[in-house]
Amino acid sequence: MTARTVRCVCPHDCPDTCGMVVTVEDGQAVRLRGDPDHPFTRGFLCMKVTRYLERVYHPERLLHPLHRVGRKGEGRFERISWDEALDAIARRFREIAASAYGPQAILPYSYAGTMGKLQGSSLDRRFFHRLGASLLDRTICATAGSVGCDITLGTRAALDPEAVVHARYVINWGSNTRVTNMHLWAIMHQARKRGAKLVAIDPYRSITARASDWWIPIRPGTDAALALGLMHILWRDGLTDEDFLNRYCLGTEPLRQRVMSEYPPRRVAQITGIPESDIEKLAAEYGRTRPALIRLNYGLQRHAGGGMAVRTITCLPALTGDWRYPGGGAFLSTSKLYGFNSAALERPDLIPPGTRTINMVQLAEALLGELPGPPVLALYVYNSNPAAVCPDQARVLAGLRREDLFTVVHEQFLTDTCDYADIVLPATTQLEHFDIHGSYGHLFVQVNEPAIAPPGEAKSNNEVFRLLARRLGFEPELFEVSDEELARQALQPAQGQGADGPMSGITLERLKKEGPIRLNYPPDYAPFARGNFSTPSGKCEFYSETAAKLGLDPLPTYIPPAEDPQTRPELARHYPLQMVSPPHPSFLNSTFVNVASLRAIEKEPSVEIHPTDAGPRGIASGQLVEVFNDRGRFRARAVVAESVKPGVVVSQGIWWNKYTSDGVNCNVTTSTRLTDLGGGATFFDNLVDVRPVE
Ligand SMILES: Nc1nc2c(c(=O)[nH]1)N[C@H]1C(S)=C(S)[C@@H](COP(=O)(O)OP(=O)(O)OC[C@H]3O[C@@H](n4cnc5c(=O)[nH]c(N)nc54)[C@H](O)[C@@H]3O)O[C@H]1N2
Ligand SMILES: Nc1nc2c(c(=O)[nH]1)N[C@H]1C(S)=C(S)[C@@H](COP(=O)(O)OP(=O)(O)OC[C@H]3O[C@@H](n4cnc5c(=O)[nH]c(N)nc54)[C@H](O)[C@@H]3O)O[C@H]1N2
Ligand SMILES: [Mo]
Repeated sequence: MTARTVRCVCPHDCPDTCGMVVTVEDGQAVRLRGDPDHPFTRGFLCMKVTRYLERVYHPERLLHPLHRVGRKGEGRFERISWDEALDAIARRFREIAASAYGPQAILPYSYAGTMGKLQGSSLDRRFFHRLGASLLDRTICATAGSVGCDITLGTRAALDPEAVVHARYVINWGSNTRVTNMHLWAIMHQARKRGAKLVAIDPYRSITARASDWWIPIRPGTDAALALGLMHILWRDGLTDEDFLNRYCLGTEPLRQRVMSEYPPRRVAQITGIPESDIEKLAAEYGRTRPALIRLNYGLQRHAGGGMAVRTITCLPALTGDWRYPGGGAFLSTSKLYGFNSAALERPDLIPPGTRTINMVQLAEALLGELPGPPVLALYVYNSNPAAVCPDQARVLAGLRREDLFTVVHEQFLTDTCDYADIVLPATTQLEHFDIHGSYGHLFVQVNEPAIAPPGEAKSNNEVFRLLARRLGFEPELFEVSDEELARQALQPAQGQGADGPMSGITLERLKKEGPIRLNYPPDYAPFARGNFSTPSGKCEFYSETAAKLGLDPLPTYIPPAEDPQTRPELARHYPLQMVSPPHPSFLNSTFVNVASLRAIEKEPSVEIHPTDAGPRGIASGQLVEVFNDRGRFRARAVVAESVKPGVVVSQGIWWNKYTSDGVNCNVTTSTRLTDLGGGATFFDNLVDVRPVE
């Protein structure tokens, strides 16, 4: 028996991007564990990924190309060969490209099924750019906060997560860190042992809120108001770092005037639903404890004013001077600290001028012909499961059922989206292909070596795009490029990066030999300790021309949710409850729902409702209920508990429709409305009502 170990990387959409060590015996992966030598992974994996081998060797893995024999949505298929599948796709793409509508009638649809630089965003982009297909704006997750953060700081390259161990006050703000970023939680826990207090601001008593020293329930979508109220108290009580403000900030006086006149604690209490005394206490503790760290995450972004909320919260550490200290400040993502050469991989220069862009949140509108430009006649889905994860699901599914739509889905499993495909292609998992990885939660570069051979006829994303490019007669020099060559291209310094850039000296050879390599930043990196913000003015911009140019208030402000009982009383008369639908801890968005041992933990869709809301509706725990609004309805098991703020319900997702009793999930109620900045999704800006099922 020959046993060897292979260093792999967890591919999932999660900030932790763990190193994994896979033991392979006679071609079979027999053991998978967290890399003990990876400084951030530190040898442990989350519960989902410890089950990754169950996913890899799942009896329902797709092994062969399929074509549809039933009606769209039925999920009935027959096996075909790769040649037949690729010929059919190439034929249809050629026909559409040559038609009056042109290649823009073809839409690629992908997100972060794998975060790998190569299988996530390299030859796929090249292929669709060369084809002249519609561009996809990948907004479903992070763009609102990204743009918001950039307005204030000029970048998201703000913090070294390993330095968080130095923090003495930690606010998890709209962040379920213990679940969604558990290796940072481990560092927060170390900080706590050294005396740090952990606070969670969340309408839901999440696993993180339960494990914190203080849970502050907030009305969904009102976080900017809370931040402005904190500023009011910090200035009122002389808790600001005037030296930092004078040297390194722009627009201090107008901001101070605004918060002093418009955001007194009483008004903020009314907006946020947080008692005035708690707002005072939070401001006093935050104002008096250095260094303080705000981990702001995605929960608070998925609202109409989500971009402005992040823009506003990222101003706070400048008032307190927290940027001076390692581990202090506000942390959204580390992705901008990397310097991968994405342009070399994706070749945006190949995009025909004038090509339209479709926002992925508005897949319903795109498929139903409600957007400008040619109709979408072909959809090519990979690294995503839009039939489950997209908002306004009933309309997405109606679009996917269109008889004149040619849909290809490249997948590891027969997901809900596959059920609507004309052609299904089998995909490799992370153990079966090569890739390189950055991270959005730490500072290491890693290489993923294939550990085992693909099962059946599964092929990687890049392999399929090579084969399709060949069939369409595209330039071999663009597509006949191996994954290792692509990795070298990704590691070449991007334009504007000198020899001392964050990636310099990090080569493929070294990554293979040494394992994870940290970016070239000093330990305890604190980029704004002496100002040096990346904004146009070089200062932390309280006042922002960039925001003004985007049509927004140049100063931080509060933008209420689009569906809010306070500002939309007429809508709230019908649908009075604000519904938040974050993923179940045992799932990764809709990934892992088909792993039986994990599904067994979450059992079935549920909805948590406060006793004061359940009582008048005649709802008891354990009862089957229906959650509904004008967009749709889904069934769930009621959990009556004080785990939610009154007026809020929580239904954790993201279930596969085919594993629910009524064939739909929570996204039948969510809307395709976009955020104020970045065109992001507003999943948690959603008024519903709940009633018992007769
Ligand atoms: N186990 C697991 N880990 C994951 C994922 C997963 O599906 N499962 N998904 C990954 C992905 S793609 C992402 S984007 C990240 C997301 O990471 P997080 O942002 O941490 O995750 P969410 O659970 O979406 O939202 C966090 C919290 O925000 C709260 N929230 C909702 N609305 C508001 C609001 O208006 N204000 C405030 N203050 N809080 C609010 C929710 O109740 C929730 O508890 O996690 C990644 N990690
Ligand atoms: N209601 C509600 N909806 C949400 C959210 C929410 O919190 N609430 N969260 C939103 C967020 S934050 C996100 S990021 C999106 C996530 O939405 P998606 O990016 O669609 O995420 P997943 O559901 O994980 O689906 C990824 C799919 O990619 C496949 N895959 C994995 N690796 C590969 C590969 O190498 N090749 C190919 N071809 N396929 C592969 C997996 O099998 C899986 O089916 O969902 C959003 N939707
Ligand atoms: Mo996400």
